[in-house]
Amino acid sequence: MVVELLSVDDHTSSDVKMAATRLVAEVLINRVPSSACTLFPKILLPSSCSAYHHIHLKHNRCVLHQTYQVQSRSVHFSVPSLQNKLETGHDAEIEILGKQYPRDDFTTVTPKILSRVGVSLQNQNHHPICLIKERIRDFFFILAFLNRRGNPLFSIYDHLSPIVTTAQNFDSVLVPQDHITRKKGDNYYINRDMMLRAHTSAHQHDLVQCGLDCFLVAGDVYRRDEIDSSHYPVFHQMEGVRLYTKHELFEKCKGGSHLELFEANSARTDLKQETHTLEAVKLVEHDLKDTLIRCTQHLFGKDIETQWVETTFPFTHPSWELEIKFHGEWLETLGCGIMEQQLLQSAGAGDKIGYAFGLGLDRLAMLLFDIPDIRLFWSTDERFISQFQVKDPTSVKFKPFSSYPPVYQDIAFWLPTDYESNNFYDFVRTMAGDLVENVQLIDDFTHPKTNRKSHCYRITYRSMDKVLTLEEINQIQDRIREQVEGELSVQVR
Ligand code: FA5
Ligand code: MG
Repeated sequence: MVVELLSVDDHTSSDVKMAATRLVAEVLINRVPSSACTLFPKILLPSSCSAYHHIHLKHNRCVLHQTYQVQSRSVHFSVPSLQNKLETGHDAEIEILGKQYPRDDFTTVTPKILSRVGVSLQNQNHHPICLIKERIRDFFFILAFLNRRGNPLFSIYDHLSPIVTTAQNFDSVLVPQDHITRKKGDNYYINRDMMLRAHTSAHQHDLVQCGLDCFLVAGDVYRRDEIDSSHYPVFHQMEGVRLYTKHELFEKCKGGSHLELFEANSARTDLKQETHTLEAVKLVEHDLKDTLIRCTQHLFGKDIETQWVETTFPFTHPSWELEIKFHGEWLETLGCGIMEQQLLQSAGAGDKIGYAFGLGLDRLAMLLFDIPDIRLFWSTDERFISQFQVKDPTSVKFKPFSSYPPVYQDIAFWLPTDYESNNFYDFVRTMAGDLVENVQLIDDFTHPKTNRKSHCYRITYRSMDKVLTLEEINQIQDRIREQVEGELSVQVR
């Protein structure tokens, strides 16, 4: 193995020294047993090296002088990527599903999140996310929408890559440039052009452009969000789109041959878009709501209580959310609406009218199977998986394996000016993984004299399969305390 070694001189800034040390540690510890490494003035050196030359970091620039024969395999890193890593603490490129993507100032994906990409719970047999997808798919395939020959009208796409362009995720569905949903703090950007999709609506435009007018898309979606029992940075959605020609929409109406989808010189109101006729919109709205209510009853039974709430999306108007009553509380399960005509126009289907919806699969599965915590979907514990490996999983109710006690830890720090809580949530997830059940902001304080802001968070640790020892949690909490300052530019109090 060829290992390139670094040394630093006394004029090097401490940040660069730190980055260099971390870099060398990573390169070497991955490949050389850590017992063979010692911290050499301030830097790493494998004791098995037969000879070495220094590589100086002069004026904070990296100059490589020599490579080392340690063993036979060859490992190289290029100077530009090394330089980038020294400056930012990261590689210049990110590998996702075997492909390289350049990093830039917009990158927010973390290794923890990337480890979820490609898992595709929606396609894992007997997994509750897959089971709920299948039940909804069956509703659309079998119960609701057979065409005259008995074939399903809808087709389903559940293998589309979650790696999309920002144009697909936002521009293609008319999300304005300054819309809050584009915020760096709310999304997992790979770089300025690519991201992990934040909703399955990212595929609407492409599929309509392919000529499809009745389809479902199921997939994993990624959002930087708070941490609690119903929020996880990866969840699953099922998108549905149905387009109608004038004939399809009006064929069942008496005198329908006189009705039109579009009208000129009309205004946008709360009820409709400017291009649509009110009669066309009302028919599509009726079909949309009727379909989604029947789907909900197919999942939860006829007695389920539901309510429609008006809302807005950039890609539909008018728009609604469907809430269902569960354990006495209203829970939002989907968003939907009449597709913006401009979207259809730009996808080459401007002569049709359509509806679209996006269902939250995790929430529906939690309700259907009585799953109390969204983290459980990622559990590989037999006691979870095996409960769904039955012949007829439709009536499975999850039986919690005993609940282990939580451990609470608080941390408070002063904030830099560009601070966002989502950065801290992500950082905690990276450091402690799925042992974190909840992170709650418990104190938001502004110093009366200095105007400096400080946050205090309570982290709840709980394992789903064992009792956590205080020692184990203290170790994690110590690492969080040690590294949070460097990672987020905060100052621990
Ligand atoms: C959307 O994502 C829209 N793309 C939905 C849509 C599609 C509207 C087509 C109109 C036409 P929203 O962000 O509300 O909307 O998410 C849709 C559903 O996903 C929610 O109703 C909820 O059930 C689920 N969901 C949203 N955020 C989370 C989360 N953090 N954890 C679990 N489920 C979530
Ligand atoms: Mg919503």
